[in-house]
Amino acid sequence: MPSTTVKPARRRDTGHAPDARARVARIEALFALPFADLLHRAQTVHRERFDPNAVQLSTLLSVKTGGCPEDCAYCPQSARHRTGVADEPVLPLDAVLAAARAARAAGATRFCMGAAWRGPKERDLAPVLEMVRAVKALGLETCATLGLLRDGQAEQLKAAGLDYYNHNLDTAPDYYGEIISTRTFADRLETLERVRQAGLRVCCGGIVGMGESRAQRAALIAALAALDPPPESVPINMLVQVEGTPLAGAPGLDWSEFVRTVAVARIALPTSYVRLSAGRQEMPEPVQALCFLAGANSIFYGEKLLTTGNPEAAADRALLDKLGMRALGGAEALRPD
Ligand code: SAM
Ligand code: DTB
Ligand code: SF4
Repeated sequence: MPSTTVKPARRRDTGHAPDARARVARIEALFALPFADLLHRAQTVHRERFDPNAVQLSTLLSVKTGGCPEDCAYCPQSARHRTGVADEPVLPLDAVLAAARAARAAGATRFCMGAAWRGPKERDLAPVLEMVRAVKALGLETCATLGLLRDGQAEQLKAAGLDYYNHNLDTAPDYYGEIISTRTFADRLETLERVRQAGLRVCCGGIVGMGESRAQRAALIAALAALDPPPESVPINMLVQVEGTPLAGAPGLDWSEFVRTVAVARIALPTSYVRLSAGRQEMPEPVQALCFLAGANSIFYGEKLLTTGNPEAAADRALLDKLGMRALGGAEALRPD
């Protein structure tokens, strides 16, 4: 197995350095704009680099569900929370391929395989590499989200044909400890650096609605924007509250604050695809439409996220039709310009 030494991340944004504080303050000022002014700015930035009527479609599949040793407070798949999600074995290749073919037939251009691991052990990686090879051979873009990566694993994934690796910062550096205790923010930055050094595209975002403050939402976006280069894809998830997780029953985020978060992400990350991610099933269509207006240009597409629901594909196609929006084809979806 190849062994590489991970150089320190080019920017370790802990949120405390003076330049990091200034970046957060600039982003907080965006949040404070009147709603119409913020949306106008976001839409202007969006139109400079993207077709405002095009949206990229990614379909998720949980290839290893439940039984995760980590303690992420939002997650239904943690073995520490009693959510009713069972610890299942890794899916067989034919089941993954059937799901990928169905996603392609429905119009998705990217297929993202998720596993409820802290990170893959060496024996875990071989079946995932097979999946990546087989999904890539269908002509889909490939993405995986497997947790923390060790030396050489990102390179193995790249060699198998992986295009994107999803690994989220999840929340602000100074709120992180309230949400997860079993791994650090710095661990995440290290995995992101391994992913970059292996030549993979980075999908990295976070979750809002976890009880964080607006300043902490700004700090999350500042940390994402400080990644150098910025992630190609930035999922903005609204917390899906799952019974049995510590965050079930947390006060929800107002729709206007969610739309603001998307708009601020668009302005701070002008070259990235911003994905309107988890939480759409609970989100009225007009709010989703405002998110597109705010610069979201990607969605998770298909009736399931990993373990929770997502709008039916037909309902999403109808929504895009209603808005005069079109789904991007594979080659178009790969580059912002
Ligand atoms: N275990 C790997 C990891 O944590 O990196 C990969 C799978 S994990 C489920 C991928 C991401 O899903 C998390 O980083 C988090 O951002 C998101 N997620 C998990 N549960 C969620 C929830 N209830 N609501 C919104 N997003 C969630
Ligand atoms: C991301 O940012 N959101 C997706 C994907 N990356 C892996 C996952 C959302 C999970 C929502 C809860 C669930 O379905 O288990
Ligand atoms: Fe495990 Fe990932 Fe869920 Fe955390 S988010 S509990 S690491 S599956």
